[in-house]
Amino acid sequence: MKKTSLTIALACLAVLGAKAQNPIITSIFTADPAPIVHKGTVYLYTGHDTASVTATNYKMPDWHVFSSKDMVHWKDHGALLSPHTFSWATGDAYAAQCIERDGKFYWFVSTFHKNDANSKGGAAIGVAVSDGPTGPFKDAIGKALIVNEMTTDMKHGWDDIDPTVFIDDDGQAYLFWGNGSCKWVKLKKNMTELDGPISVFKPKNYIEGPWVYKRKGLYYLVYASAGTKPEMIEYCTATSPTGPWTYQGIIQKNVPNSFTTHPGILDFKGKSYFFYHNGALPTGGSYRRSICVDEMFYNPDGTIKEIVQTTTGVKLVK
Ligand code: FUB
Repeated sequence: MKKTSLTIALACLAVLGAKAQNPIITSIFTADPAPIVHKGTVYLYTGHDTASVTATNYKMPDWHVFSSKDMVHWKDHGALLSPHTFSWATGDAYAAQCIERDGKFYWFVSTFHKNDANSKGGAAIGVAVSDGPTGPFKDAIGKALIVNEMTTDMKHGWDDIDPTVFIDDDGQAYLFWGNGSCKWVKLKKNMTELDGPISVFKPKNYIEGPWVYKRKGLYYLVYASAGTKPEMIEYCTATSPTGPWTYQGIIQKNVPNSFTTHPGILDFKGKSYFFYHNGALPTGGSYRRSICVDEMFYNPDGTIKEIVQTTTGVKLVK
């Protein structure tokens, strides 16, 4: 065989024989997946666990972006955002979600606030903006969008974490977030200002990590739940993003070797995918987590079938 033919054959083998696996990212520890599709590519926004094997709390210095065209090969774009990007922030890079609107990418993040004129500290939500999915990102506002003092139903200082943003067909954007209770507020079209009062509610077994989306006219609120302590993933549905929400049950039972898990849902090339994290990598654990993805299936009435967690991952998408 000629050298060029051999090179082509090897390249084809590499693609055809590529084996999916869970966790999907093995080069670093990642958590809190937030996937989007943009121009035929999946972009996966993640947290980054760097705690030591013996640590008893998070050490999360930055947020990463990975991309894939086939759901199997993932390219690491590096740490594209950190709490240092926000002059008002201090502390860890908790869960975040990036969404596109009118050609701009808004990365809503949870981190912690310095004690200053705008907040006495505690968890806060900020927004970074970019002209592309992989940056460069800068602070979109110059101050936090949500500070701890804006919600008072929960007395702990880290209840304002885990933002998820959803834009409805009429263009109205909604921000959901919260630990201990679920909070939501409308956003203005510029995505950087609140457009009304904050509402608070408590879906059954709700703990944190909301993910809101719409499918076939039905709204879904998927979240990390108390589970059996470790967390599970449960969900509600509604006919309006403002509720009322009807509890529908458990989507995903406990994950291996991690107290938390966290949902991120994506439709890509005709299939639905459920991203989450576990502690399954060697030396992994609750503070050294890893993102996985498995296929997700709906019943004819729109309810979600329980996720089958695999170590083999999803099929290569062509
Ligand atoms: O990764 C830090 C925190 O753990 C997230 O903000 C929560 O959703 C949980 O996954």
